[in-house]
Amino acid sequence: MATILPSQSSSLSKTSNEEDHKDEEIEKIERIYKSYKEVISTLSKEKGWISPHLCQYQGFWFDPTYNLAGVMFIQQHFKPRPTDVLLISSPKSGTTWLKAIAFAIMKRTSYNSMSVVHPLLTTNPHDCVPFLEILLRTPPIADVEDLPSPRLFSSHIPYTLLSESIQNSGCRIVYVCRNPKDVFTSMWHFTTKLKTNNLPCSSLSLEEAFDMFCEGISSYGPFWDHVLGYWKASLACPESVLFLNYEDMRRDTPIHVKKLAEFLGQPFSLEEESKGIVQGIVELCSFENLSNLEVNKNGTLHYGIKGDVFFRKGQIGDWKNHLTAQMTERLDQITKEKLGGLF
Ligand code: PAP
Repeated sequence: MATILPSQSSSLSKTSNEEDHKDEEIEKIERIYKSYKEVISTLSKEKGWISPHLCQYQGFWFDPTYNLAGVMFIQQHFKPRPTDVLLISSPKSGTTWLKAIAFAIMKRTSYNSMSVVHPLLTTNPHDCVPFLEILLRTPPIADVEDLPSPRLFSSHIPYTLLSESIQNSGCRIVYVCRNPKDVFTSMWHFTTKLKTNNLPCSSLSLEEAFDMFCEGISSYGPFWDHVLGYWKASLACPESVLFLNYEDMRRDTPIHVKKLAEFLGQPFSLEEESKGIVQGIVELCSFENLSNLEVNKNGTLHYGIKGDVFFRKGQIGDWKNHLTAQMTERLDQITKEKLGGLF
């Protein structure tokens, strides 16, 4: 089936047949979302971090208000193209940074990273790279089929939930993972910050949230299963799945910018390197630069939340300021059991 509504701009010249077809499409899509609502109402629930509940769907926990319908739609109706690039992560693992870097790499022939008019200077990375679950969470859904190739999207969808058509499409997937102690710390702060955005966050204590995270009950959790899915996929299909690590990227950003550009099929030429384009992208996308831009300090994303919630400290090891020795031991033990020496 055609997944996406025809664009509004082309609707000016619609014949009545086309109008009828459009109405049918709208009805079809509304029926699909109604069926998702019905499925969601039957799922097992736990207390949520942001919305009142998290729901368990195909082995992972999702926020039914903000992302589960989008996940289902991606799974069943998203039409991948071999030229698509999907930036994927478990939440709070470095998505914002990866979006900025990938966007800067892929758009560098149009926008020089050292230019004073680069889009990343005036647009939050989350508005430069669309988040599929948000785009597709409710009808009328955005017109992703009309976007020109190569399309660049982000998602938090677990690997095992990707349809075979996506897994075999030849599209490129870039996954970024991060130490779970920093992921938990970042997620906890994000949840508390959203309260100031007037979102109906649950009143979880740090200890309660920690227990839930360890039990795998967090948005897109269990964290470890999420990481493992993409880690295995990157070993099986290294040409389709690039597995990056936030800590390594932080320690040597230029090498990772180059590695990413190569994976995306857009390696830097010697001329670009000698002109400082790689270093320009590193500096443009750095935490220090992005977090101090007016748009990221005081701007609001197109879907209504304040852009500053995605920038906090951007450090490795801030968990030391928040987790007790006992918590650290517990999380390390789980990570060792589930991921061995990956961290
Ligand atoms: P998301 O999954 O909701 O999109 P994501 O961007 O993955 O969030 O995670 C936010 C973390 O990335 C924050 O970490 P912290 O809470 O430990 O500070 C945020 O500060 C960090 N971050 C955002 N932008 C950058 C950047 N340019 N460089 C490094 N870290 C960044």
